[in-house]
Amino acid sequence: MTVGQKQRVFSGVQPTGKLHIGNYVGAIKQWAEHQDSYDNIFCVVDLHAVTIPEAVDPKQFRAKTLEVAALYLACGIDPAKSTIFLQSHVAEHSQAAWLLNCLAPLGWLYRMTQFKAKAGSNESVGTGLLDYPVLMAADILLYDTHKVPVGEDQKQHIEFTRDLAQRVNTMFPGAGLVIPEPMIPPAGARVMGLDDPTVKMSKSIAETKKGHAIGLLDAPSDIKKAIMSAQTDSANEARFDHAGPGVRNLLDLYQVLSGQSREEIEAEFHGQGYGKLKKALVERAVAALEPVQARYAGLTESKDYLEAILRQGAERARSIAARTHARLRDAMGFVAP
Ligand code: AQP
Repeated sequence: MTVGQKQRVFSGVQPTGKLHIGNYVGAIKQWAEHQDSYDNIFCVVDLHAVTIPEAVDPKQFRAKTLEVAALYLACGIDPAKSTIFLQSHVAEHSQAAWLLNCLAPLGWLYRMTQFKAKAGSNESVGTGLLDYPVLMAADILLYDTHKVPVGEDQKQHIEFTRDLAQRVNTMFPGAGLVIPEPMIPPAGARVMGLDDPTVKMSKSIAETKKGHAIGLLDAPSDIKKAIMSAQTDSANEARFDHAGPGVRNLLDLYQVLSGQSREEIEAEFHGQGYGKLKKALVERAVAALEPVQARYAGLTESKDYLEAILRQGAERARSIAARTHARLRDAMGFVAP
């Protein structure tokens, strides 16, 4: 199932807005860094992006989907080493999700914190929002995935996937679903909003709130503005274990972008006033995103190249997903087509 002896990695991002530095350090950066060690499959999860239909503008959705795919490449995902495709181009995702829907207890879905947070008190919330974790389980399980590199917010969904796979394997032993494990980075797994460090940095919030996020394609002047006006406090405490949430967020981001140890960072910034930390973080963020933005600019001029990568990626993905889907169908007793 895997290339040589390599374990398989699967992950994805929803094209629900502009990708931010949380998506980068929590997910895509580690995908790129571990590329040589695994058989990698990276998907733009466009079917997940319509679970809040009020937020879907068809023209923008199409553009954002291609933007996310181009950003995968710009962030260093190499199509020679990794399969890149759009979720909706491989029909098995929806088909397997239906089978898993029939096997997933509803109570498990109501317990998902992301559903509770996104549904809020909205009574006309779509079924897809509740069902999101089942589609995500289908995404992962179709590729006999061993590891799922994600930010911390997705941990509960991976646990759901593991529980569901175990349940299916018990009910229909022939399914032989691989039980995946989350791969959460040691630093940067939960980047908080710059404007409000009590909420996770999020694409959808960034759509309406300036200064909430650092976008991967933001101009250096906007990055500077967002970081320099990030919420801090008056304690002048730049130590990881003592800082308030806003300063801790800046320290964490600085750590992941600089690669320095906590001790080195504290020695440089503690007791110096937060301005010094903020300015240094601006430099690190601009330097980290500059090559991404340069590669992205090159890709916007070669639309055919991107489309060819996505076509080839979908072909390879389909060939793997079709086998697992057939195994699941067979285990459940469906007549082969
Ligand atoms: N703030 C974050 N810090 C670290 N990692 C994060 N991720 C998201 N936000 C942060 C990780 O990025 C990957 C892609 O996320 P997603 O598109 O599947 O959706 P999400 O987790 O719901 O991300 P957003 O940005 O908050 O999007 P919206 O606003 O659309 O819900 C995942 O691996 C995620 O963990």
